[in-house]
Amino acid sequence: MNLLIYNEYPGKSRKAGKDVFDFCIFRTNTLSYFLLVRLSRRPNAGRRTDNKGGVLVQNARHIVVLTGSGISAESGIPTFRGKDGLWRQYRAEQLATPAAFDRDPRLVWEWYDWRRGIIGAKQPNPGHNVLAGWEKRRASFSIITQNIDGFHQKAGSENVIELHGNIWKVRCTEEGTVFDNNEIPIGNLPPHCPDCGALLRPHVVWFGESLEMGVLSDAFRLSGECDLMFVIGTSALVQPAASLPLAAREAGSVLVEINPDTTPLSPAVDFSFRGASGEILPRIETALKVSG
Ligand code: BV8
Repeated sequence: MNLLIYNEYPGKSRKAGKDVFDFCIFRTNTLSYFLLVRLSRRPNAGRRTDNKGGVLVQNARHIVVLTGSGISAESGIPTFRGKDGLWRQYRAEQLATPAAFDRDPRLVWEWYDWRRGIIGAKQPNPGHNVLAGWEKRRASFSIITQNIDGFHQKAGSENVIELHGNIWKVRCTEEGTVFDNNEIPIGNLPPHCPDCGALLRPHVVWFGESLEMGVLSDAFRLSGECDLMFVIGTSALVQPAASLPLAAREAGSVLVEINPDTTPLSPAVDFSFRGASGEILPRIETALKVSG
């Protein structure tokens, strides 16, 4: 069962809408909760929620989608904070840092080699595919992803901003030259630059490192110009990515969250689809097709 929760009054009277909505919930939260559950259990409730999603997509002029590791979860790629987020006993924040690489480049490379092995053996899922289809059918449709797995492009998406880099690219730590590298497993760890012999590192953004300026400014520009932003599969904890939806909202965009769990962003969105993106996006797509 997925439950769509939304504020009745998008746009300007967002604040008023929110208070009215909260007031309703506050006044009748138990009753309304059961009502919502009852309603959502009614046979076509799901269809109505998907229709809402379909109408939003239909009426939007500029759509931006911000994705996190949750959109690749149904492809079998571990998320960062999910129960499968740990590698050996390390958390991502411990390994994805310049300090960890300086300390033990082989360990960090073993971790990336392990992730490349998983990602290399998996495929994009219906969530990625629906977004790739929307891009083809719409004048203005862009994806901003925190993921380094390259699955949006593998699904056929072209307008993809990779905020945090790509796991299939490596960079010379001396000259900064970037090379494509799809070896699985990578030969001798840690790998060295074919030109100068210096250490190679994954061409990704580590914690404590700034994002590429052009990439970040493009992401904030698109977020400030869209009228509909989907926020899919992210815990919205890592900055500056987590600020993009707030920039979109400030610019008056409608925010839609797709995530089985609530996130720090949930109170700020207009619609939350509580469920798996690999199921919800195809249903919105069906609603979109039906409403033609
Ligand atoms: C920066 C690439 C300027 C590498 C990544 C204190 C000191 C220093 C820095 C900071 C600090 N406090 C804050 C910072 C900034 C830091 C930050 O935000 N830290 C966080 C942890 C608090 N940010 C940075 O360091 C950034 N740089 O700020 O530079 C600077 C410089 C110096 C000092 C200060 C500032 C760089 C951040 C980028 C790091 N690189 N990845 C790699 O991947 O190996 S971040 C990495 O983690 C991912 O790319 C992603 O961004 C993040 C993980 O988040 P999610 O993708 O959201 O995944 P998560 O598991 O958390 O959540 C999954 C969600 O999906 C859940 O909500 C779940 O419910 C949902 N889900 C599950 N299944 C499904 C689903 N949803 C839908 N469908 C499903 N089926």
